Formats: sequence, C-alpha cells, structure tokens
Amino acid sequence: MIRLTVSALVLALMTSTSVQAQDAVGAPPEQTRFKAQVYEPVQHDAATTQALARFNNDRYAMFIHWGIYAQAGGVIRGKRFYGASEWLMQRSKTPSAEYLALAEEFNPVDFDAKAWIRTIKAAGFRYVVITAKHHDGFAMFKSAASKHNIVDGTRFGRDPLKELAEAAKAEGVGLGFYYSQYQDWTEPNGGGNDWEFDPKKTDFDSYFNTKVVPQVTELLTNYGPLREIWFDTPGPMAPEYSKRLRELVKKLQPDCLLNSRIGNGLGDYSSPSDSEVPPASLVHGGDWESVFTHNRSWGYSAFDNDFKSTDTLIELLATSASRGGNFMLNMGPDGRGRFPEGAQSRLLKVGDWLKVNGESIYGTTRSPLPQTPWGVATQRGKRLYLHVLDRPADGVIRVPGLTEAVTKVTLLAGGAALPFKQGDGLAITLPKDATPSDDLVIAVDTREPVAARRDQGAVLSPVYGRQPLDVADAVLSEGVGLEAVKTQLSVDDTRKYYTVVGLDDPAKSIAWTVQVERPGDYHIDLQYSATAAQAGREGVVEMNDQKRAFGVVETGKIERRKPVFLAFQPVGILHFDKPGRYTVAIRPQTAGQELFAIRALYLTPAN
Ligand code: FHN
Repeated sequence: MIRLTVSALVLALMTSTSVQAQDAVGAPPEQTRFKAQVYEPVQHDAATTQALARFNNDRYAMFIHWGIYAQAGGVIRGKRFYGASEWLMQRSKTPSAEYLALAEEFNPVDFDAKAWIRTIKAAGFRYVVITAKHHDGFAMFKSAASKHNIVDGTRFGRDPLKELAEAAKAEGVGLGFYYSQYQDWTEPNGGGNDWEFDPKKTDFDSYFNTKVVPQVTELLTNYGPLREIWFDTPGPMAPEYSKRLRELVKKLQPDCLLNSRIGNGLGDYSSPSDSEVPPASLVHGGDWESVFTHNRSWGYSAFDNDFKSTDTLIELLATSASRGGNFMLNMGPDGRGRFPEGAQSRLLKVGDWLKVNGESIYGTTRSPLPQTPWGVATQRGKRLYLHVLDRPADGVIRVPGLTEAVTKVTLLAGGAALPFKQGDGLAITLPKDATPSDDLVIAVDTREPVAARRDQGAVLSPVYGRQPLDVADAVLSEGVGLEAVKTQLSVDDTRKYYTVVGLDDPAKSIAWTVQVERPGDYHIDLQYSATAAQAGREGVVEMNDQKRAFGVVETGKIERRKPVFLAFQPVGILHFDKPGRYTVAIRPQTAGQELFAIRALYLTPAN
C-alpha cells in the first residue's frame, strides 16, 4: 500500500483555473506560496456546537458534482479538455448561449434518487453534499431566481435535489448543498467569466441580491434540514457578502454548518485545500473536512477512469479520522444520471470494509500517538484502534511509550485475540494469515484512555522502510516560518505541501524528535526545491555530534500553475547507538541566501 506520507519526486499542481478556492488557511486566491496557518472559525453558538458534534461523529461523506457539464463529459466542439470537467466552459472560453445549449440535451433519465441514496448508504457515507449550483451558474434545482435551472431549462423537468432530499430523509442519510456564491459564468454580473463579460462592468451586488440570496433562501427553505452549505471559491468577495450569507443561512437553519470557503474567515469549520489531508500540526483539535475526488475530475469526465483504489480510499479515510477530521469523497455522475461503474464498485468495497471496521472510524477521536511507521490510530475512550497500513517485516506492531495497562488486544474483523507484550511500550504479534492488502484494524483496550503523546517524535524502526519527517511537523527555530506551496500535479489538479522560509543563517534550524526502536544506521535523504541563486549553498544535518554536510543543487523556481520539481538528495548515514529519543536538525553552514525550500527529511534503515 502506498503511504500518503511518501511523496513522488515531482509533485504537480496549480489549477489552470482563473480563480482558486479560498484555502482553509486563508490563502488569497492565485497564490502559490503562502503562510501556513491554523484556521480560526467564528465563535460557535449552541446550535453550531451541536451540529459539529454530529459532523465529527459522521467522519465519512459523499460529495457529488453534477450539472449540465456531465452531458459534455469533458468534450466540447469535438475537443477534449483534461482535468476538471466542470470547468469546461471556462477552459474552452465558450460563450454562455452556446454552453447553455447543453441543457437542451441534458435528460438524465436514469437518475434514481432512491437508488443513489441506497448506494451511498451501502458505501458507508453518513451524509452527502451535492452541487446545487456550480461555477457555470446552472441550478440543479427548481429556482424562481433564474430560468437556468434543471426544472425549467431541460427536457428532464424534474427537481433531483427534491427527490434526493426525500430519499435521504427516508434512509437517514444527511444532506448538504454545494453552492458557488461568487463565480457564476453565465450571469453577466457573476464572477469569473472574463471571456464574455467585462469585469469592470460587473455589478456583483446586483447578482448577489437577485440570484445568490434568493437561491440560497430556496435551498434552505424547500429541501428540509440541511447539514451544511458548502460554499466555494469566494475569490475577491468582500466580507459583507460572506457575512450576509452566514446570517441568512443561520437565520433559516441555525444548525446548518458553513465551510471555510464562505470566505473572509466566517466558516464554522475548515475545508482544507482540495486533495489535502492537513498535517496534524495544522489542525490540532479543530473541525475540518478534507475533500478528494475519486478520479481526477470533480464532474463526470468520459475519458478519466483514474479511480483511486479501495485501499487508497480507506487509507485517506483512516488518516483523516486519525487527525480528527472528516473525509468527503467526490464522484461525478454522468449525463444520464449514473454513477461511473469504476467509482461505484470501489465505493461499495469501502462500504464492505466499513461494515466490519466502521467502529474504528465513526465517532472516533484523533490519535493520541506520534507518527508511527505501521499506519495511523483512532481512539474511542479506553479503546485505541491501530490501522495497520504498512505491515512490518517481522509481523510485530510496536507502540513505543504506551504505558497505560492493556487489558485486551483483538482483531476488529472477527474479534480474534492477538498475543501482545507490554514492557517498554506495546508489542502486538499479527496473525500470519491476514490478507496483505486490507487495512487491518487492531482494537487495543486499556484500563485508562491512552493519553496524548503526539510530541514524542516519529518512530523509526529497521523493520519498516523509509520514514518521512515532514517540515510541517518540525520544530522551527526563531526566524523560520512554515509556508504552504501549491504545485501542479496534472491539468486542474493542484496539491499542497509545506516548506519553510527564513533558513538563512547557522543560528537558525529546523529539527525533529525521533524515537529509535533499536540501534542502527539510517540513510538521510532531503527533499527540496532550490533556485539557481541557492545552488551551491551548504548545509548540515546534525544529530548529537554527528554532522553530515551537503551542497544544494538547483531544481528550479516555484512558479504559479507549474509543477514544482523536488530534488531527492542523499546526504549520508546517521548512527543511533541505542534505543531512545534523538533530535535531528538541519541548518545552513553560513549566513546568506535561504538554504532551500525543503519539504521533508527521510530516514531509511541502512542495513
Ligand atoms: O473550482 C472548484 C472545483 O471545480 C471543485 O468544485 C472543487 C471542489 O473542492 N472546488 C473548487 C476548486 O477548489
């Protein structure tokens, strides 16, 4: 199984879209490097606090992008557009009238709300958030505020959101709506369409009053109780609009949650960047919901079948839960209203896994443990769940420093008791015949709840492969700051990672604590990008009196909407002569330019 923490040499990303989502950490649109911050939500009132308790209990949600773009499936005028298919109009610079002609063809006769909800439930999702209106401005619900809506503007003539709301209610599945509040490409006064309308002449206030307010009111009035309104890409929208939206939603449904992309710091919880499970150090205890799409497009794409494997989905879900957040997985139904088979079959397999292992996800709290090489953990009172994503060569799972008395260790699937030893930590022997590809979950019962020990440092062990030490988890000396970087993975698919700024003097350093299980040697590799001006700078990796010097090589600049190339540079070997805790640090050898834009230091057992 691929561990999420292990990165590819080249990360890519930055979307080619003209307006970026407001980031959970508040990054302004269009920025490629920005300060990493913990999202501060607005003060929670009683209704919001209660709604957040349910939100945190749910942990797993389905996201659906469905609009008239599904009819095109990423192809317009015979030309394919790779990446996010819901951006087809913008990418192809299609005028509104031509784009809206898709509505005349759109007739999703296979749409069956009950069947959708049955699948969603069987797949283990606790709530579903569907696009009521995406950036193209076409409403997937009956709206008196715009004729561009599915009931009045298509042959189909039905309101799928109404049917979904009824089916979801009958099955006890929660419902939320996505609403693009700033971008609206088919409205002359909406944001984002600069190929057809003159941005200088745009009257956003009029658009907001005549479309956004009435449509958000319709959504909160006509579809029963909503779990959340998922706003997106606030762009340059002024704070007064985010404030008015917030007040409107809370007036109509006080316990409807708002994500951070409402803009201007007015969300109840944080939406990290697309395709990001934020580092534990940047969420510590807050409320958040990561969003990933199953393939590479959010809307249906006729030629993208790059669906994430069941194992990867389970790993994303378990990792989000282990850091205290929800995982919302997207899928784009096609123009006939069908879930793509490649997505559906995998989702149902995750559902099967959850039927057996769901107690390790739903209603759990974040892991009290530091980074462990075998996988991640979740907790429920006096029970700790160990998600074994990467099996050790010797079949023994170790939890160093676990001092709470263990009463029982069982395999969640089947309930078989597992042999364990508790001394200096806990050692559990895995069954030899366990199927290798599953996320095996071990339940560890203790007399007292396992106390938080997240700062004890990443566990290094010779029975695992390479261990990453991410800069997001490092201790930064004064004058060094954490920054987020966006890199372009493929068309319309940006990924975020972290780096540091200010590492320009031998007095400054970044450092990690590690817990070494057994004496041994570890190879050091550094993953970084560096400009021509930084090439030749010298740094040193230190551990006690061991110092391994290195010279920086040029990889290129970090540029907007371009892949960032990262060097993976071997530096030498560190020897740890006894088990215990150590500090590994990096510092420049001389004052001058910043050393590099480092992402991670890797330690690999060197047998
Ligand atoms: O531009 C949108 C994109 O189409 C999609 O809706 C994603 C989902 O998070 N949000 C925006 C980009 O961040």
